[in-house]
Amino acid sequence: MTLKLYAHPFSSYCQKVLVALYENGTPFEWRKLAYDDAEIMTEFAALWPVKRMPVLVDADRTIMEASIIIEHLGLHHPGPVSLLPADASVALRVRFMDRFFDNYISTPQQKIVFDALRPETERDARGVADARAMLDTAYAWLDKTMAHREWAAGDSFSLADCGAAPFLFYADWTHRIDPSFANVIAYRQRLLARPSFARAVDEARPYRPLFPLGAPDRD
Ligand SMILES: N[C@@H](CCC(=O)N[C@@H](CS)C(=O)NCC(=O)O)C(=O)O
Repeated sequence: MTLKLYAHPFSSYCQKVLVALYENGTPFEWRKLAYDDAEIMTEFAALWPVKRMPVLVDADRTIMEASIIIEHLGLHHPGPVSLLPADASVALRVRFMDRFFDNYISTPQQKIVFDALRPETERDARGVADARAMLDTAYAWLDKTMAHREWAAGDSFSLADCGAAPFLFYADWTHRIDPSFANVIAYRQRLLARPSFARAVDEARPYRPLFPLGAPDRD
């Protein structure tokens, strides 16, 4: 039975799952979401009324939330690359770093981008300033944390790196990582060089004009 992924190539949370799929060469069918395609959007809303992508359909199961989808893939469609260590306490470190990237890199990054999509009269200047401050705090903490690590949770590429890749990619476009955070910048470069993420970035290239703050001419 084919896995079906409801997703868009330019979405960071969808790229998080694409990295996991590409790491293991897991076959799946694209169900590409497009706001002007009423049929697919109705199908998607019926699966997940919250309407946040990605969503994975695996036979009679519908799985939401990128981290849970990646854990589901590891349990039911394992490949050569294990993204969650078998050792429970090492796995806990991976899950913590995964939460860090979702909550303190992606959430403030999305806040800034979603705010830019609002009409000017409905913008939230205070919320955006708080989001920028959170990104600065998160970059500073991550810079110290990555000083002696190759990947987010240590020596092995994991679930945490699947999210870190797109989130740091877009966070830097949204709120530039200060050059003094050399460990974060080097980690972001390692992620960009990882073939699974490089493929996701290439597939999303045609959509760069959609980035509301203007995509920079790099990466
Ligand atoms: N907590 C969700 C977040 C997913 C999410 O924020 N997806 C964004 C795209 S990156 C989305 O669906 N945006 C559509 C919208 O806001 O209407 C997860 O981990 O999968």
